[in-house]
Amino acid sequence: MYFSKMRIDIITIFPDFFKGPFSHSIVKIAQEKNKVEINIHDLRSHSTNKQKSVDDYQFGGGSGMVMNIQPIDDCISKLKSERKYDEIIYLTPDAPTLNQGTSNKLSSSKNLIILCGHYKGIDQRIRDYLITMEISIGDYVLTGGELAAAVLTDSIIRLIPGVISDETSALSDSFQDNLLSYPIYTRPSDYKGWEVPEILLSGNQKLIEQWREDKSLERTKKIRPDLLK
Ligand code: 6GU
Repeated sequence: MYFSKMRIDIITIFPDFFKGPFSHSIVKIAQEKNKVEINIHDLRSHSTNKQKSVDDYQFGGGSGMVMNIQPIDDCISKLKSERKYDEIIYLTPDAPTLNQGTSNKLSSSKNLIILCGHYKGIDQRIRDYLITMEISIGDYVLTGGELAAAVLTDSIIRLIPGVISDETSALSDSFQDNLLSYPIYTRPSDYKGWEVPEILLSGNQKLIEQWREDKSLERTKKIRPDLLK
């Protein structure tokens, strides 16, 4: 099967933020293998006013600044004029929560835009007229969308075919089948009397598979019963 390179455009007011998360491990390797190209866009450079500001006070009053339409519209419009995008994603806590199914779907995209929000949020009209998908990464509040963008991007990139060389490795991850992973062990088999379950040393692959299935189910029931519904 042939897969062309995925392109991800991230729009942010903190472009340097991503230097760390995108230059290690699988995300780094995926870029080196030409499986993905990540482009970071500094929102401030798209602001047309003298101060290069990107936010303003809220109509109707209330605390917290709101990100302006103009720089975001200009940045997104420029990108859209260059290629067709599968989704234009806005990261915000008031959105459906990210799960493995969403990451799976997004991993077959050709081009994605990810917009990182800040301050109180963005002008609603951006969401109404420009954004095609909204994602939260969980029920807690982050200072900005950048950390969420790094999380989303990582979860997508590791699913692009050919990125993880041992393809079964991504498939056996927790959540891939709505089950948590089973416990894993490596040498030594006995560390200060902390022993590895004997069955894993038995060499009986069939029994080992059964044990792993049982443990996955047991862990899921105990820790995340909501996944079994
Ligand atoms: Cl996507 N953004 C922010 N600021 N906070 C969050 C989030 C996103 N997801 C969970 N909390």
